[in-house]
Amino acid sequence: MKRPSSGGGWRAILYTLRKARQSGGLLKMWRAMRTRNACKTCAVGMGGQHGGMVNEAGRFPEVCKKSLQAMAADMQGAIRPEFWSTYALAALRMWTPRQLETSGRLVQPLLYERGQANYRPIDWTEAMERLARGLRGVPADETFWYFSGRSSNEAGFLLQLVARLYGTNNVNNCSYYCHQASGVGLTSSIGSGTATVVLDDLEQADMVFLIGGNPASNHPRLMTNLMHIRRRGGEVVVINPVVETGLVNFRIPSDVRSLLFGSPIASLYVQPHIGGDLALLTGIAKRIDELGAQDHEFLRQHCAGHEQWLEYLRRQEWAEIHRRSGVEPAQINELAEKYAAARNVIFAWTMGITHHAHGVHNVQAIANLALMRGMVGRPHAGLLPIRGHSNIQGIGSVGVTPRLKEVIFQRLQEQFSIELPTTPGRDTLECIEGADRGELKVGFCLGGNLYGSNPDAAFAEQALDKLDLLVHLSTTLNTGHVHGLARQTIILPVLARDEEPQPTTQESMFNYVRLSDGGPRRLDGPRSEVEVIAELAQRLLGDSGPIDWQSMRDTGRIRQAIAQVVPGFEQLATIDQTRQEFQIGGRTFHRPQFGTADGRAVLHCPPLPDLQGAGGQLRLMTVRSEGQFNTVVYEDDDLYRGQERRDVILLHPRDVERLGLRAEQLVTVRSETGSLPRILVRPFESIKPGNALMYYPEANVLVPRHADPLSRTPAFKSVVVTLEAANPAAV
Ligand SMILES: Nc1nc2c(c(=O)[nH]1)N[C@H]1C(S)=C(S)[C@@H](COP(=O)(O)OP(=O)(O)OC[C@H]3O[C@@H](n4cnc5c(=O)[nH]c(N)nc54)[C@H](O)[C@@H]3O)O[C@H]1N2
Ligand SMILES: Nc1nc2c(c(=O)[nH]1)N[C@H]1C(S)=C(S)[C@@H](COP(=O)(O)OP(=O)(O)OC[C@H]3O[C@@H](n4cnc5c(=O)[nH]c(N)nc54)[C@H](O)[C@@H]3O)O[C@H]1N2
Ligand SMILES: [Mo]
Repeated sequence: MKRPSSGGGWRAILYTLRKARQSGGLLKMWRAMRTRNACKTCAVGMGGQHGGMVNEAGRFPEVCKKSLQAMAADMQGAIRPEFWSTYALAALRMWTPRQLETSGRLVQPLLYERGQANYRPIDWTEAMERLARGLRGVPADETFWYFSGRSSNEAGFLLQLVARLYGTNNVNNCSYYCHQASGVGLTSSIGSGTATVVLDDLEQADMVFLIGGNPASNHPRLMTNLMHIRRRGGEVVVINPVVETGLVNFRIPSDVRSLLFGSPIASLYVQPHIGGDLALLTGIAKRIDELGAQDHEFLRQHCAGHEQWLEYLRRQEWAEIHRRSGVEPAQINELAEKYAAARNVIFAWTMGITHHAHGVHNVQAIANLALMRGMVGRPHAGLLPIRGHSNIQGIGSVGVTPRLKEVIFQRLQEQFSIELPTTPGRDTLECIEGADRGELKVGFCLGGNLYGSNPDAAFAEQALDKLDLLVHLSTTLNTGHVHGLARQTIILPVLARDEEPQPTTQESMFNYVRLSDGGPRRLDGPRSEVEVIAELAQRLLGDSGPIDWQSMRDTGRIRQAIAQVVPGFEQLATIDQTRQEFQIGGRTFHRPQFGTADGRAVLHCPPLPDLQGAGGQLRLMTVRSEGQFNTVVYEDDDLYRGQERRDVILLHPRDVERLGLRAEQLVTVRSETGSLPRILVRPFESIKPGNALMYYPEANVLVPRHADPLSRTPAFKSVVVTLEAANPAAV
């Protein structure tokens, strides 16, 4: 498949028209996209009260292929009742994520019981009774509660409260497989775990470091900001082992000049080895110190540990930095000189930074580099973790974490006159491991695909299989509904955000709270998440306790509760009247007064990790293609990397030759955890030699359960693999 020379452009527009046609016409799609609801895909934060396709700065139209994909998925027809008797589980297990997703919307509660061949539809009453009975039958700490990041603040807050009053802190969200390292790393450096900037800062910056992310595919609307920086004469420095087409040149569909001629994005593209960022970032800092370009005054006044840190930089040897990063000192010098010359710099990063056993250290190294030149604590400069799911940040803010923030814990107890459990809660990986050891019996999933997102897929399946009861609240079918089935598995169909009967709220990666109006239901059958959770609470915990669960069916009432207990969310109390979306207090640092105890930022001295893999081994990253959203695959081809199928491994041509392989050869890919047979070798000039690329979620069979000890995030981007030529007869 031929690779296009730029991202975005007419292809994106034609795609839009095609999707619209499939969903019942352009007008219908346009109307759906323009309702006042926060966009469903990534956390850049579009939509809300300004109307769909409008960004936080009020700019319109801001549309991307991904939001259309998500919308089209929700606009599908219902899965028909006979589907469940027609297709046995054995058959559905053979289906691809794409086939499952396009089966239609889930509209009936479904039950699978061990020994049966099929799911069968049941009514809501039976489903809720089974669920309440299953939960009542086990000690609370033998259950876990997993949340994805697409549900609302209201649903997230309510369900974590139910879980805790029921008696467990085994409450976690998909962040543990995503940006947890950013939260932990940032909190350790600046005392707050989210972005320090607002969207406007990005508009004003004159340099952006874009590290370990592919926003051309995964956060397309950020590309407009990057284009503007270049047009203003600013710098966009990309650090990525892969040269991603859309980060070199992108055609922004809503900008005529860009659409016709393309917009250069990266002004400097640096390719470290996978996992080489920490050494590279430390090298840039070392060079800044050598150039004397640090802000001495800022370091002295606002940073704890700066003397030790400078000593640590001076101790590092250039040869080691070069070896561990894979980047030549001359290029590190170029990076440092650009950084030294810039005035307002934003550091943005994604999964290439967090999906490592040293993810927190990576984030600390980014914060160090920014602090060194006083780039945190003033306007137009700062730190920006580019978040994943559209409300993943909100889910975390409102208390969906094993351990509640002390102030939330105290206020919840006081406001509601309740006593919350103090037992330690498990993170996501611990829940899977606990299930395998038989310590957990019941799982409850608010959206997402817990099976599909896990490392060591075979292990995850085996662990979930051991549960007595597993419940999913879902909109569409995914691999997690057909693999890893508990003795009793129940699927409850829920409404999407823009079909909710009442308003809900979401939080963007810029700490901006969006109000979504909801809208008319598209199909009979699914229920609102909040309604399902409140009913569960009534059945499980009764109405005689301190919380009137009936009243909690009203999302406005839940907003009142969040406003009372979550710091920075006070304005949620009046949002129903004012309809005023807002910036969460205490998170944007435009002054060098940080969230730490003494208001000073902290410089850490993380050890430089050795690179994984040597000799015949390769370092493998597992990533998203252009046509997927996490475990949901919309299209098999990955346009910008020129791949028309997903069962491939991308290697530098030099590695293909070095390993005695050839293009299109079938190999078995092996790691310490598993193997994948019949994978096609594809030479790929754009990847740094020594490294390899495969697609998630299929490659999860290969990903070990090694997690960053500080954030518990698995090293999804750093898997050591070897390739074995398949039997020539099979080729
Ligand atoms: N369309 C679409 N949008 C999405 C998603 C989606 O699946 N599809 N998912 C959403 C979610 S939940 C998330 S978390 C984000 C994910 O957004 P991204 O993080 O952009 O996605 P990935 O494909 O996991 O990783 C991407 C990049 O990391 C680079 N990389 C890999 N290893 C390293 C490394 O060691 N160092 C460096 N510097 N780079 C490395 C890869 O080359 C690749 O370009 O996107 C969100 N938005
Ligand atoms: N190897 C490898 N593994 C990874 C990653 C990687 O890069 N490599 N990335 C990791 C990352 S960053 C993440 S975030 C996780 C993703 O982990 P998850 O968030 O658990 O997975 P998703 O695939 O996003 O979940 C999709 C499902 O959510 C449901 N859904 C969609 N909309 C709604 C809604 O409005 N309400 C409800 N209740 N359900 C809804 C649909 O049924 C859909 O099938 O995977 C992680 N796993
Ligand atoms: Mo994510």
